Amino acid sequence: MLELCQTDPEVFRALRAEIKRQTDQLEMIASENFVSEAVIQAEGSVFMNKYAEGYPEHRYYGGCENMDTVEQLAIDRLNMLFGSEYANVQPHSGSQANMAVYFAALNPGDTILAMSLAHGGHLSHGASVSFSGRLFNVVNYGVNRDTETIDFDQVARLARECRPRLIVAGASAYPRTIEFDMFRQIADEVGAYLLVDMAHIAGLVAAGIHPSPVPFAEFVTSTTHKTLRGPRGGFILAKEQFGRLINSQIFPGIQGGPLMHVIAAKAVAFQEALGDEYKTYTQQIVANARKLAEVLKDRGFRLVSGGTDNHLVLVDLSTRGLTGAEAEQRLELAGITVNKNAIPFDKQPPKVTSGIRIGTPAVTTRGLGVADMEEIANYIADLLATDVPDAIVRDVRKKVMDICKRYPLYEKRLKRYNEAIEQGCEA
Ligand code: DSN
Repeated sequence: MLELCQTDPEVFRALRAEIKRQTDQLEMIASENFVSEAVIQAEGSVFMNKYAEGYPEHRYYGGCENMDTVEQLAIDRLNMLFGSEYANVQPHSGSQANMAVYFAALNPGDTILAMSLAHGGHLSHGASVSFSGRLFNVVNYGVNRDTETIDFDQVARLARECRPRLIVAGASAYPRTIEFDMFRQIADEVGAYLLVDMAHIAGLVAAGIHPSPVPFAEFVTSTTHKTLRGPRGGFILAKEQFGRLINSQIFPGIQGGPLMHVIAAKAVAFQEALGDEYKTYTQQIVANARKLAEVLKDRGFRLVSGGTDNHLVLVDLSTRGLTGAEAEQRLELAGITVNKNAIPFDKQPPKVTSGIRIGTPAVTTRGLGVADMEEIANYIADLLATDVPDAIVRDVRKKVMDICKRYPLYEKRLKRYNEAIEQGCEA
């Protein structure tokens, strides 16, 4: 830490402020998590100095023997985790993983059938502002207005009408189990490929808590940093027959040198996810989300689809005289970080929204259990009343701080920053 503060005090200060922010708040953004010190050590390492274009044993640079070791470890562990035949661990992100699959399976102008962003889908599933919406002809399915679960009658009807070359399943704000077998049936009926983007639920799939898409889809993509609790990045799983094609679409198709320090960190995270403790962790994520849903419902909130099967709840605030943006801001003042999120059939624009998305992966990593979730859900409910005096916000902020102290995070790391300050670095 001393080296960083001497070389660049401004970055040091921002970094220290960020670790304080992460440790002193309750992180409830459904797509975020806290990696282990082992993952940080692998990523913050000299692996970042090395070019390793190509794949293990087939590189375009010398000196890649240790790169081959870590990339092969990451691939083998990932295949073990998901029972897959082929894995590519080089995508820099989930969007790039999706891009490589599109380029492998489609030609520009081909039709994709994917979940609408407004109903919980993802930008890279064909939103008009994303490369995916600009390059391909996108048709959207959504959720049923009554159940707010995926409308498979609509998916089947649209598939028959538009004859997509690829159907995309997977979502960023969907609290229910996704039935991949139903998507497979529809894809088979119309002769389409199936891509499942399991970014949000990858950790639950790895632990067997959510059904796996691997037996059903030709292609499965994911990020590594959500429920899977690895470094920021992406990966692709596929049937073996598509392996060479996917490899060539990642490199040299859309990426150059792989980020070997990130791949090393992915290998560590996959090893952690193969352990028994990780399974217990993911079970707790779901138990915590269920408790959160139960208490919020008891306190009169309407939840999209009525509850949750996974790691997140989507709260409809439209009847409470609050927008998602206002709720996000108010919770943040009290030290609870969530994000505003559109709900299906939302009347508010995306920067305002009528909902908030609340997730449990990060707080569960800290060690919080169902009793803590009950306490937090009640604070959230208190804060999301129509008129909330500042004194209540301040009081909840104190209680949030007490919880954070009960469940410390990155203690040794924080100690090193503080020692650096004692040795003369400016806070
Ligand atoms: N932006 C991510 C999320 O928050 O869900 C998805 O990539």
